[in-house]
Amino acid sequence: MAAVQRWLRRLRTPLSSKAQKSLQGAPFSRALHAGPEPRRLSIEGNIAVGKSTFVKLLMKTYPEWHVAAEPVATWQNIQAAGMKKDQTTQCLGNLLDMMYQEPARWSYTFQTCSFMSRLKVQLEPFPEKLLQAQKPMQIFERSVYSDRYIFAKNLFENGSLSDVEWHIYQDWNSFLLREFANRLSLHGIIYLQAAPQELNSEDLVLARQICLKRLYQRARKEEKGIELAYLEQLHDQHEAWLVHKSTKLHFEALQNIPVLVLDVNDDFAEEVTRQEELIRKVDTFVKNL
Ligand code: UDP
Ligand code: D5M
Ligand code: MG
Repeated sequence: MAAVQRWLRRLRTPLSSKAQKSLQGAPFSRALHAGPEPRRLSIEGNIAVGKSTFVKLLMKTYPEWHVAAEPVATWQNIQAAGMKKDQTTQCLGNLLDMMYQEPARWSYTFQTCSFMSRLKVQLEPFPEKLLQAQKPMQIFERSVYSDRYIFAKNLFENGSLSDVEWHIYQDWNSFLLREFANRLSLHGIIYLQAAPQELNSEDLVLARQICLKRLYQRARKEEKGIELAYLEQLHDQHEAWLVHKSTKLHFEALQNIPVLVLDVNDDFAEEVTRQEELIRKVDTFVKNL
């Protein structure tokens, strides 16, 4: 907590004259940004549904957009703090693996780590290329909001977070989300859905199996024990938040974010016609933001 407080103080402290000087050479800083305010979108969806693949498609289609990938590598390689640049960094562990191996022991720790890494990504200054875009657009692969309203919530509901951990998590999480509300706000969400809404239960299982199939195909070693039941839980959390709007949200700014739902059951990784269809929908969506 002391580390969090130190970090918060640093973020709030007015810039020193040295820092201000260095900013003069950095026209892309958020503070000096004079163009239209970038629109900020997050790409949400179940594990292995195709978010990273979709993000690559966006980068190819809109090279002027800025994309922030999910910081998975950070979680796979927790680094010892305070190492000097010229020292070889020491890996303390693979937290993603630890969480999947022992969810009751490591889920809370994972939430602190994943939330902080996403918070840092979302608070980063606007990069230079955003200033050159006519309609600057910043894309995040998942967000601080899915961390809470998909994963942490689900881990509490499936018993991997205790009552005490969930209470403490919500307390600091609400504090930070409120404290940085303006800088974390999203203008839209693109939800990659693995199953269209109106399917019978047999088809629904098949559709979830699409994520499982893609997960096996990707073959991230930490995820090899993930079962269909876990993907089903996460699917239901996504539907509750983004489709049925039944998840209780604690921040006004989150209530009315426009959501574009894209059905990605059909393979789009190699299918140009399918990609064009998806991009047409994205085009219309962002025009109206
Ligand atoms: N994939 C696929 N067809 C699709 C989308 C994705 O075969 O239409 C594959 C992709 O190549 C990868 C795996 O599914 O091997 C998981 O995709 P990705 O890493 O994009 O999923 P994410 O976890 O980021 O949502
Ligand atoms: O998601 C990356 C991997 O990280 C996947 O195994 C899910 C996991 N993940 C991401 N955020 C969380 C939180 N907050 N808690 C638990 N697990 C999480 P992918 O969908 O593969 O890009
Ligand atoms: Mg990904």
